[in-house]
Amino acid sequence: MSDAFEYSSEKELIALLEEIFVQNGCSDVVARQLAENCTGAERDGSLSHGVFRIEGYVNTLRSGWVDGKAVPIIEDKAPGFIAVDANNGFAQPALALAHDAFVEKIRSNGIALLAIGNAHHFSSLWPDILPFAESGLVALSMVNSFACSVPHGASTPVYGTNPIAFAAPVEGQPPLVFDFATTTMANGDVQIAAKEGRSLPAGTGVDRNGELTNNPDAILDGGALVPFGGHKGSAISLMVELLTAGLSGGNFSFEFDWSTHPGAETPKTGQIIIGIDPSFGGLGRGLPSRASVLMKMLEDAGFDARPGLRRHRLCAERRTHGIPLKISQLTRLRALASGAI
Ligand code: NDP
Ligand code: PYC
Repeated sequence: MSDAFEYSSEKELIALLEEIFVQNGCSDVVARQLAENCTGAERDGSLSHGVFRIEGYVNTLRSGWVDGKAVPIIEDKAPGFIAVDANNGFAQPALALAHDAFVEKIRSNGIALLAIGNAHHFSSLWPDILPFAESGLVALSMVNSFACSVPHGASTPVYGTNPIAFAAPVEGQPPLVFDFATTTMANGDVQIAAKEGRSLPAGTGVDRNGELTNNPDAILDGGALVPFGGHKGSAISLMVELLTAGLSGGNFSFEFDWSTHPGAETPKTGQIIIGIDPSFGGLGRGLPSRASVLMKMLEDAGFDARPGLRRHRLCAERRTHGIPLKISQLTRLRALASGAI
């Protein structure tokens, strides 16, 4: 019975999650933004940052580590640079508040940077940048997290799982979007594997003694992930640390101490988004039309997994047929929303 599925509409799931966030101390506006974000991740199959994360959000809010009512402060730094202090709140409301001013800068300069510091990012990055590509802009985003990845050849975790996401418009097609951790796997997927008793691919991480392991419990219990691609992914992860913390004023992944807030799970770090208006370039052959030429070439070459399409198709299907959730999961969400637990 507990493994059976029930289908929720996007609207129902957003309403349920919104109530959970409100019950746990978020303002109405923050609750709505987080609920939409988390529902989008679940709907589009980004399960490491879908409803599985609700327990983590709730535990963190209850621990007092994050401020669910924070009001971000925006600072216009330069013609192409906006900084936002999220005020110990979540990164998504900070982005929402700065969105219009940021787009204005991208469109007037051709390029602009948004840096969000003093912020908690606990979700996928693609929902942050997809809207830019949908309105014809190119966007690149990065966020650092918490020290759970050992740099290539090192023995102590320093980097976070540090994802990078990229979105670009493609003429006549959904945007090209990719978004992934710079570790072999997102920490969220390691947690899901541990819950389900599954082992991981060889080389995913190390145990507390620095020995390679495919055991998720060993990675989570004093061990760490490793960067993807050896020294190459390790350097990219380093770049994410430096650009996010260095430009936003936020913490490096190793810098914050959440031990005073038992239950806290949201990293308190920084995020950047670089936005580009491609209509400034291209010598008459704009990026969206060039992107469609490249996508056609990839298709002809037999590449059938161009990033962004799987998620786009799943989104369309689930908007029609609903989002499947385990009944045990829904029961738990409903209890959290009612304030019973
Ligand atoms: P995955 O390894 O699952 O990779 C996902 C990306 O790769 C998507 O863009 C996906 O496109 C594309 N993709 C997947 N499979 C293929 C394939 N076979 N061929 C080509 N492209 C493919 O991502 P991760 O597990 O590393 O990360 C999952 C999520 O976790 C991300 O959304 C990330 O932002 C988030 N995260 C958040 C962190 C935070 O601190 N907030 C930290 C770490 C991760 P498509 O969508 O079309 O399937
Ligand atoms: O899944 O690696 C992860 C992660 C870290 C912070 C939020 N998500």
